[in-house]
Amino acid sequence: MTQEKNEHPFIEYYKQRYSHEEMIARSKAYYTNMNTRRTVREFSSDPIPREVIENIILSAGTAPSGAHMQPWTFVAISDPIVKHKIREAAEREEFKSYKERMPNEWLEDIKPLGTDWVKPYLETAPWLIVVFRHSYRLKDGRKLNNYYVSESVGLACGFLLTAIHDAGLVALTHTPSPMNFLSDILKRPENEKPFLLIPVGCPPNPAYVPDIRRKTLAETVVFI
Ligand code: IYR
Repeated sequence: MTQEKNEHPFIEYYKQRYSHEEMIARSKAYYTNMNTRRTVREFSSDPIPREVIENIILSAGTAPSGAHMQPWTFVAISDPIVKHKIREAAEREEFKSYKERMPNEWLEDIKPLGTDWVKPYLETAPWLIVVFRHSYRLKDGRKLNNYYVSESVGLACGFLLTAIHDAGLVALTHTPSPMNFLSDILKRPENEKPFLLIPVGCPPNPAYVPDIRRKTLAETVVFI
């Protein structure tokens, strides 16, 4: 790439190095903390400051993305009227999904999670974050490509979830299907498609979660 075309000239980057012992201790501590993350479906309505939501979204935006296009928008909703509209529309779709659209195998697979079409958390959670993926870019009315959009936005959502956990909050990665009602309610442009709907807040204490187990290392990894 010629220098004049390069919008990102290279700059120095320094990364702190740790000893092997420090690496082991840090990676273990990180895992121990991450292993306390749980998806919850119950939220207390306690308010959470907007600044917290801004910070977790800034963390999400540190994710890598194809050609650094950052093909995402995070819509953060605390307005009760908008939350109510989202709940109504999501429940309408979920009702149809549970009653007609989801095949029996799928219903059996999610039975242990105890979910149904009723989604009160869409109103009780103090914040809903709706993540939109930019399937393409618009520049002077022209459609331009984005790259690896699902991978990029998926990574940003992963970063978002870890930031939520680190802030002492909980989240639910919710995917009402189909989700196009979110584009209408939130008035997003045509190039943005809904990706995940994430209620964020404090859980009640205790919250109830299914007694799941995570795969062991041996079940997860192949070293060669
Ligand atoms: N989207 C529905 C159904 C559902 C699907 C999966 I895959 C889950 O892990 C949980 C639920 C719902 O949110 O209820």
